[in-house]
Amino acid sequence: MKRVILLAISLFAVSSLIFAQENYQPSKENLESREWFQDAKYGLFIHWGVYSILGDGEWVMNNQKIPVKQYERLPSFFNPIDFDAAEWVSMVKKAGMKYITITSKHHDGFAMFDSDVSEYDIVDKTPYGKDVIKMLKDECDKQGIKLFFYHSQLDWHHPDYFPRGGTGSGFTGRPQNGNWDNYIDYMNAQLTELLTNYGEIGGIWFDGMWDKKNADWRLAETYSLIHELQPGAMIGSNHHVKPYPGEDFQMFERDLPGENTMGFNQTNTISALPLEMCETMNGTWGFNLQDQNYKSVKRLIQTMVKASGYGANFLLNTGPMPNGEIQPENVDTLIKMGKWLEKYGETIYETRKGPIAPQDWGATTIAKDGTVYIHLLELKDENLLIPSLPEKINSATYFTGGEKVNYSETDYGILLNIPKEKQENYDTILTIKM
Ligand code: FHN
Repeated sequence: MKRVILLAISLFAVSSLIFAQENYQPSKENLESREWFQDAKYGLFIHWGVYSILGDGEWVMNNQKIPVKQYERLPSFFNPIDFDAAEWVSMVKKAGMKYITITSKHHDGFAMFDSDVSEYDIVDKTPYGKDVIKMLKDECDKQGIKLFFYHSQLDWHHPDYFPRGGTGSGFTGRPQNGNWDNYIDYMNAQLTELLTNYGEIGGIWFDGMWDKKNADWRLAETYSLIHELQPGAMIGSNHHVKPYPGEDFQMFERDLPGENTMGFNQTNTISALPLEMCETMNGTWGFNLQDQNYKSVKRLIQTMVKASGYGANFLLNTGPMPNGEIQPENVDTLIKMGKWLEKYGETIYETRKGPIAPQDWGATTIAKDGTVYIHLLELKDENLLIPSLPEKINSATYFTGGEKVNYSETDYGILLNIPKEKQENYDTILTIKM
């Protein structure tokens, strides 16, 4: 009997979660934001919190099993005197990025903004005492960059995050009781602050539902709240499954849409919503002093191009240092990518997924005027057979230089001949008019 009741309760919880904001109809502003988002294509993800002091990634509290009481000492060491919002945003612009998604609160529960519903925030608890989110938002507004907030639903600090989920339990020293509804009320109150005190924002990037898959997250309430407060703000959630009603974009963590090489993505569904793939520069999201395993510019550009071939944005991460500076290695990579985009951005920005789905050799994108770009990322030799396009080719030229491409349309596909001297370092792009 007890099992039947438990099953009924958990089915109720799961179904209330699935039917999130069931009758949600995106507003005109929201639909416009979705178009803007898909045109923007490229953004900077920022994981910044008091964890940066320990230089061991954003999961350090859980990984080193630091109890709440000890972790609470960290904010008193957080004094990012070299933080310069104008410098960050100028760098983002030089990098060719159109938006920033920054952690307003990560799993450690510490708010990087001034919150009235908690003292556990940057203004109340750090010697720095300033609201970095506000400083960044003001600068983004000045320089024309949209700002999204990453907000962790999972919380290793709040006592009412109870029953605990798959992480943050056992070591935190919190009492073994709590009121889940209080926690959701608290989260919604902080979201209300973020949506009312910082002007118009790009949206909310949720993360952490995977920690308590079957809990009643009261999604309908949270999603309606956000859409009511800011109809244009987009909601996405990194729950790793297919989007729930009320969400405005679908995200993929460290994998191209539909792929699962990293073990996060749990769905084959690539929804019709705008898409985004996020990726790290090394192995962690938050600042890591030891991890020098940086991905090459080539690899990151090629991943961005493939993401565009799926119609997905590329959200590339940096974990700023505790002094408030962005790691020079990351700045270097971002500026190099920006230089590439200065030259080739036309084949990425404002495009949608092309007529040929991404393949081992590369990807295709399509511009609003119907021009198709074939991105050849891996050329083993000078000849390559690719699938046919939906229409006959009228002209095929090199994006760089504009010379005619040697090709023939056969029954089996298009046979391209790309001489070695025409092959470019990261991406040989062909401009196709049909
Ligand atoms: O646990 C987090 C992680 O710290 C980071 O924020 C990434 C970003 O996609 N998401 C979570 C893991 O799925």
